Formats: sequence, C-alpha cells, structure tokens
Amino acid sequence: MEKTWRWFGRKDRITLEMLRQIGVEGIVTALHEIPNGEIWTLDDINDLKFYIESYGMRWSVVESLPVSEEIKYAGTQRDRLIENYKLSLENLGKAGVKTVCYNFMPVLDWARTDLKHPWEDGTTSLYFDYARFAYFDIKILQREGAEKDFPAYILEKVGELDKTMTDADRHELVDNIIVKTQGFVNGNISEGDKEPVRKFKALLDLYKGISRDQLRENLRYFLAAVMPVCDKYDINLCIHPDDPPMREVFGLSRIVTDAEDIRWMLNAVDNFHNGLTFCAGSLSAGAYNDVVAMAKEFAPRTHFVHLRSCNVLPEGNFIEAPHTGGRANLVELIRIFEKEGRNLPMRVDHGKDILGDSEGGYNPGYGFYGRMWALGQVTGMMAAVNDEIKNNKI
Ligand code: DNO
Repeated sequence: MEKTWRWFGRKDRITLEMLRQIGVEGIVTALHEIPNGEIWTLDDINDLKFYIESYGMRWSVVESLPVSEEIKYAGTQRDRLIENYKLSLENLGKAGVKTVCYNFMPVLDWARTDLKHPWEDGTTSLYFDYARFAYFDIKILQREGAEKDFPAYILEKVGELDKTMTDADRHELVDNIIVKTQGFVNGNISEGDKEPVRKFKALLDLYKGISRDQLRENLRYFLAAVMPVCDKYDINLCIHPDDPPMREVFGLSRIVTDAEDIRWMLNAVDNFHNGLTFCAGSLSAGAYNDVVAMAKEFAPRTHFVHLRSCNVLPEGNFIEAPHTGGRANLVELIRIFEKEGRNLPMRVDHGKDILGDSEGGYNPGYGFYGRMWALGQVTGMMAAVNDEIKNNKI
C-alpha cells in the first residue's frame, strides 16, 4: 500500500517537509477553503497539486469532495449541485488526482462525545459515550420523540447526567459533537458560529420524512449520475462508511453501516469506479461488524484504506484503540490489502494524543506525534507482511 497522510493544506502546522521525513509517500487532502457545492477549478487543483509535488510527494487522494446536503435529501437544487460535482470530478481527472473519497451521512459527519478520554499511561484518545450522546439529543437538541430512540438504561443515565451537567459541560458537549469534529470536515457548522444548535436543528429538519429507502435511492441516483465522468477519467470514487456505524442518528437513517449496506451500494451501481473507503476504525466500532471478513469481501472494490481500530465497550460506548490493538486486527487487514496488489493508498486514521499533541491545536484525532507513532507501527506491520508475501509464507 502507498503510505499517505491526511494534511489540511498550506495552513496545516504539520508541513510537507516534516511528512517527507517520516516516510509519507502521498498526500490526502481537499480544497478545504471552497464552500460545499461550489466547483473546484482546474487552476485551484493544479496549484495545490504542484505545491505537493514540489516536496517530492503526490496528491494521492481527495478527502473529501463533499456531497451537498441537497443531493442527500433530494432538494430542488439537487441536479444543479450534481452538475457542479461532476465538473469538480472532471477537473480532478484532468489534473490526474484520481481517488476521491466522500460520504453520504445526513447532516452530521463522524460522531464523538469526548475528545480527550484519558488512558492510564497519560495519553488520550477519542471516545463515544452513548449516554452523553443521548443527553445531547434529548436535553440539548430537545428533538421531538428522541426518548423513543434510546433503551431504558440509557434514559436512566441521561436522567442522572442531568443532575450533574453544568453549563460548561453542556457547552463542551455541543462543541465536541457538532462543532470541533465537524467544521474541518464538512463545513455545515464551523467554529465561531453563534448558534450552532439552532443551525444544526434546521439542517436536521430538511430530512423530515426521508426514509431509509429514500436515502438509499438518493445515493443510487447520485452515483448513477456521476459514474460516466468517473469512467471517462478513470476516477475511483470511494464512499466512507458511517461513523459510528449506527443505523440511525438523530432520527435520520444511515445507510453505510455494515456488510449488507455496503453490498447494496456496490450492487446498486455495479461499476469498479463505484467503490469503498475501507475505514477499519468506523467499521470496528460496530460489534456486529466482522472487519476482517468485510475486508476479504470488499477488497476488490476498495480504493482507499483507513487503518485504525476500536474497542467496543458495554452500553453502546466505544474507544479508539492503539493501532496495535482493538478489534479491527490491522495485521490481518494489511495482509488482505497488500495481497490485493494495487498499491492502494492507505493512511493511518486518527492517532492518540501523545507527547503534547493535545496542546498543539490540531483537529481532533489529527495530532502529529500520535499519528506519526501509528504510521511507524503500521510501516513495521507492512514490512513484515510484505516479507511474508515475498517469501511465499502467506
Ligand atoms: C474523520 C473522518 C471523516 C471522513 C469523511 C469522509 O476523521 O474520517 O470525517 O473524512 O467522513 O467523507
């Protein structure tokens, strides 16, 4: 696999010079300053591409070319926005940037409740606490009917939390769930927004009455529309699984959560260019996902790999584990994807915050030392696996 790194553009404090020194071969990035739905011009793409190349690396993957909410809920502007998406894809194709990651999660991209969950060794990692998530939904968003979506033991915990949560705690929870984890990935809510909760509720309202089947149909419609451009330029479009892989969040369906969902979306538009970002971290957060079996099944349609692992905890919680642990079994995944033989771009996904990362002002999960440490570990695993392959041991 090609060792890549998610880099947030020229403003990123982690420079391309630093990345080259730690063995990074390709860059994963986006035109982060372009608002969702607008066209990525060939000039803007080339400008960033040449900058990356001037450091001896290539722009391997776009993460993400965001799909506008209107495309996901089939609003009146859907076809115009799909045309824009196609033009952006075409420009990427012309520039030779040919792996494009996106997701189809309504309103909220990935979800975490705690950004600095402490480990005994003094490091921290990202964490999902189901009761705190329910607290946000029921007590802060005050979403109609939210109580019905949670089991009794969680409702009990929400009641307990309500007795102890301070205003500052509530503020932090809002920040963690809909601001700090979102601004840099999808732009629906950004840091500095005055009333994030109100804005968020308005976005959720746009999806009222959209069933799971309808959302699936909207994904199929989008894929069918963009595939001819992908075919023409040989672009591998690869959907990111829903993170966490829950079938419903805030009353809205999620449609890329397990093997059955992925099978459905690959068959809905059965084209090699309609593929998957195999995010081992997202998938391993679902106890029902056998991540290794999924990798075996979907490797032929995987175009991009995110290596990370989770531990599923009781009561619907999960924690991001070190890359050598957790339930994803990264060694076995590396065997599967290396044997695929397509030099798939791979990035270590989030790292733990170590050695002062948490004071570094990085996007949550994207510190420097933690990810560098993980990349070192994965580089070692890859070397061992490639030795196994070379010597016919596997
Ligand atoms: C979080 C990321 C996601 C991912 C997008 C892809 O760290 O894994 O935000 O980039 O969902 O579209």
